[in-house]
Amino acid sequence: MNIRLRFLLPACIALTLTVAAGVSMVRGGEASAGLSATEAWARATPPGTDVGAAYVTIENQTDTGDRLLGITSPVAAKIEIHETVEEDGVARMRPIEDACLTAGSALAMRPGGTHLMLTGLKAPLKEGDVLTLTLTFETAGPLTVEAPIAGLGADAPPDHAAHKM
Ligand SMILES: [Cu+2]
Repeated sequence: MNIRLRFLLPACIALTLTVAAGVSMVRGGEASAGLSATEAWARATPPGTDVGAAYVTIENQTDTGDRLLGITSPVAAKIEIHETVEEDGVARMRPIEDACLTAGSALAMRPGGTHLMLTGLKAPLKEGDVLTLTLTFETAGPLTVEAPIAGLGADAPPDHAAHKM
């Protein structure tokens, strides 16, 4: 699928980006240059569903554009990037097929906005556990992040203290 995307899609289009005013909220000791994925977290899922959501903040502090080609996790059959758009007052999700990150840009995912949609979960996501996500970028290559799992319907990541170092 990644290969197909790469060849079908023309030039990088930045329309889908949420340029984050919230980048100052990014914590942690990431290098100031390069491409980083931080603040990853996921929501617990109730029994009886195999669909979940996760969030991550991606910053491209290089001087070239990059593109998120795909996301994988050992516990999900498929992961898509979704954006939330309002149509006639109703919030709907739709897949972002070309996740471009222009030089210097950031994409801050959050509930009600851009998110990662996990389908085909092999087991429910349990609060307190950690979800492993691998984000593959066209230029930067694969980046694996650990996403602590917050409670059902949580609006924010679990306490930072919950991170396993
Ligand atoms: Cu979604």
